[in-house]
Amino acid sequence: MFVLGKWQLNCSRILEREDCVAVKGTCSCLGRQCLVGRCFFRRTATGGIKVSVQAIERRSAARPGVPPGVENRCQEFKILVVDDSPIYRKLVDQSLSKDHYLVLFAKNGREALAVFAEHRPALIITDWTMPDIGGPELCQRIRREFQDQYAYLILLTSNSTKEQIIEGLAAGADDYLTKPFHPGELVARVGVGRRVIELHRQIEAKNRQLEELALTDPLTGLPNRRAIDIWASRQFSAAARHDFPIWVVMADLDHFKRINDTFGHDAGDEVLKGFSGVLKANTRQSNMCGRLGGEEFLLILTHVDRKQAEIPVERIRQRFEMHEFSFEGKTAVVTASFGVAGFRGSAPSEFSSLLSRADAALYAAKGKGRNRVEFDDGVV
Ligand code: GH3
Ligand code: MG
Ligand code: MG
Repeated sequence: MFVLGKWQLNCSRILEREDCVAVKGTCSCLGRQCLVGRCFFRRTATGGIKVSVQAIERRSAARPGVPPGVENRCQEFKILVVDDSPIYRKLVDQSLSKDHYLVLFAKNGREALAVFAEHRPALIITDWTMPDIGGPELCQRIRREFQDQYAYLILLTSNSTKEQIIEGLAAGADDYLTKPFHPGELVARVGVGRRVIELHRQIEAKNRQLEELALTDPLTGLPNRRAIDIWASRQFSAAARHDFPIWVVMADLDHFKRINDTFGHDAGDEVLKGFSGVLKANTRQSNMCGRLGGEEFLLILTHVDRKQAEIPVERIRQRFEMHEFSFEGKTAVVTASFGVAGFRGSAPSEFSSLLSRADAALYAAKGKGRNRVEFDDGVV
């Protein structure tokens, strides 16, 4: 923490010179966080402090009458103002100052791309004519280079012919406003952009939720068959490319039908959840476990040799065997059998072929009396 007049600077980087302090971090004024990013504090001749800005976020200090939470929500909406004219940057900043936006600035197209890459603002208000990259090209590049995020782009320019408006919108701008602009109109158009962006965000969140649901087994919360296939196909290509071993372990609960028949389907579900818990607790972050369906589960291990692969599988078998379930006042012990198949080599192997080898090993484990781990013969 560095104190400079009424400013408190919490900085990841600080450079102090006689007349100037340059910081990268967050700065608070009178206890309120106001600046985030890179900024310069210069001592003036009269002993005051002048804050000058390279590319910063400005946080409007909390205002009376603004309910808590609203400020926070607003702060999530970043606006990048791009203009080579300091006067226009100031005019736009002043127009937006009543609303609690996070405002960033760039004085040319190149700087705008760098600020966009770092801060990912939701909305950009950009000038047309700038010394390096012009407004339309900036719109095109944002659309092309940042396809993972939809930003709302407003061109703010003195170019006002119909042809130019068409050109600007064709370049990827969402809206067009001519200079000199009416502050109220700018604020209103930013409001439209905000509504569009918020709709985008809601759709993206819903899509993520749906995608997650589509990849998760609802009973156990484990990845389902589809998720396993996606993960496995990536790991199999990587294993061939980087020459690391990969092991597919198939697990199947022993005489599971009896649990259902004796204690009912809900008890069976409890057992499935119990096995998932043991499986999850014994799967490293870099590996993968999931439910194939019914009472069949899968574990995929990478970067280990046969001996090291056997250890966690044997541990899972033992832990599950030790797990006591209690149904209708009676104790039930359930076991599981495991079949393991491995692969190592530069010729990519198919996940499905390893899965059938693991299945064959599992069948052998069942044949040899269950509650055991069997390895496929064609081991690494
Ligand atoms: P084995 O040792 O040979 O594997 O015998 P098993 O009884 O475990 O195998 P089997 O394939 O005969 O029976 C599996 C049972 O699992 C039949 C099916 O009703 C039950 N099952 C499948 N999915 C679920 C589920 O989601 N919940 C519950 N409770 N039971 C399920
Ligand atoms: Mg079974
Ligand atoms: Mg089965």
